[in-house]
Amino acid sequence: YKNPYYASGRSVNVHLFEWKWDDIADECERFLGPRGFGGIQISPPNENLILWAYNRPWWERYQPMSYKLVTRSGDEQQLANMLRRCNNAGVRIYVDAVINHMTGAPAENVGTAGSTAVFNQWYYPAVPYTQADFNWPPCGIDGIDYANNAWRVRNCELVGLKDLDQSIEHVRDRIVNFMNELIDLGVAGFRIDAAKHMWPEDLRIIFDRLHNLNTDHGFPANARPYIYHEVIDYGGEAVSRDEYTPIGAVTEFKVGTELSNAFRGNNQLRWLVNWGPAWGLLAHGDALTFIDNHDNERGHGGGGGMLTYKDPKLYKGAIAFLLAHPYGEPQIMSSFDFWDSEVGPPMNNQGEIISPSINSDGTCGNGWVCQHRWRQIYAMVAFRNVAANTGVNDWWDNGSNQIAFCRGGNAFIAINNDYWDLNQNLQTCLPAGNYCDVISGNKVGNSCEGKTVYVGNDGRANIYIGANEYDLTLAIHVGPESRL
Ligand code: AAO
Repeated sequence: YKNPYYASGRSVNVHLFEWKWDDIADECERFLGPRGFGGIQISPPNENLILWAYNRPWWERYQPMSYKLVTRSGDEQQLANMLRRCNNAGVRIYVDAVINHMTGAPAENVGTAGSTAVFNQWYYPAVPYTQADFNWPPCGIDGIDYANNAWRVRNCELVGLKDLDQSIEHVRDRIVNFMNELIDLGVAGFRIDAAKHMWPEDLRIIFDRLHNLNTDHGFPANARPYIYHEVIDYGGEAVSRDEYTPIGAVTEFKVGTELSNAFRGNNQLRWLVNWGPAWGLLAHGDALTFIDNHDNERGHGGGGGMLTYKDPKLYKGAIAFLLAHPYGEPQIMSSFDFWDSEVGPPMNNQGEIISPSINSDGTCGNGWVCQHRWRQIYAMVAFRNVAANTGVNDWWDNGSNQIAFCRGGNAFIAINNDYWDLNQNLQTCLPAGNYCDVISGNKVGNSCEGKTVYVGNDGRANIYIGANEYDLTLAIHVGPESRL
């Protein structure tokens, strides 16, 4: 369950938070495919409760009403069509699977596919689930439980969401059917929402019943879905991330905390020389890595202090390091602009999501941030693909916040987060020649919009990143986007 089965030569997963399926299909063909992205995490595709009482917040999608594939993002046909088009474009799809619970005790009672429920009887006829399918008697998780009571974390309700009992055969069966339907439609794997709140032994039984990936969509025979568990683990809790690594990958939240902290200037970048498990991080093959996610970019899930699109210079620097370094399986966030933590995606008066528009410079409009279309981010996706499976070599630092390293003989990056210029003759490990820095501008024809770097026969080059430049980073590589 730890192989994302990216198409060859690709890497990096982007969370297209709250995007519609038709827009995702377009984005696969016009941008993500051509730019070498590996995959997309999509918002939950199954029916959720409509919450007009909160003006349709983003989090209504974490309140399942049924497993019907109808949401604000589109219906089953649109989903199937998107899966076909994205897989054809070489881009894999990972589903955010909300299988821990059903809706809480809400203000309204109609789902996105028109289903209703009888909440005070724990009855969800559209699945169907009855009271016998839930942990009973109901109890609520208290903040203190996280520290010392794994049983309550897993058998009580998370923020009042009705807690399914995955040890019951009927529940397993409904969940397996839901996930298998998606696999058959062409998905490559799943983010397991709230995995901390389910027993790993129950999850294993569910996963072992999943189909192999659909070979009609270009997957090899006998390929198992990629599974990454959402487990927030900073240490010191009753439930540990290590309980889930035997059954898949795990979200490594420490990555965002540590890199945000370092790029904010609270820890010198030179210490990143041994970035990886030496920092208390999961083993490489177990870690889904990211700077921010949809919860902590807006202060949900106890998150805070993470760099987000609202601090663009430092955020782009941290993402450049995340993508340049071989550790982990990276994911980037692609957001809509928000001014409070509850507001949902751009929508019209009917509550329909408004599609992102694409500006002439390739950035997004209509309230969509589209970090994945920022040059400094998509350029690092190409960098990572070119770096491929090389390691880190020729590390250099100035004893402070200026660092540089090579990825084999394929790629070189330098970062300056000091208050003074970086101006050094450094080993780039690249063949002699001229290269465009892919951060300060694109290569256009045979010239660079940004900086040009001259690599000598000894592989060395003068590298300059002024302290007041627009970006912290300089990156060059042997791929066609950089090599002149
Ligand atoms: C909404 C309303 C609620 C209402 C509920 C039911 O906001 O007021 O009661 O509906 O009607 C999302 C939203 C929720 C929303 C929910 C349903 O974030 O606000 O509730 O949809 O619509 C825990 C879980 C983790 C979870 C996270 C939010 O372990 O799985 O809470 N994330 C996922 C999704 C998320 C979604 C759900 C799950 C539910 O990503 O979008 O919720 O499907 C500790 C624990 C963490 C725990 C946090 C938060 O960590 O380690 O496991 O996350 O607490 O309670 C500091 C903090 C510490 C915190 C730590 C790490 O140290 O002191 O508390 O940082 O962050």
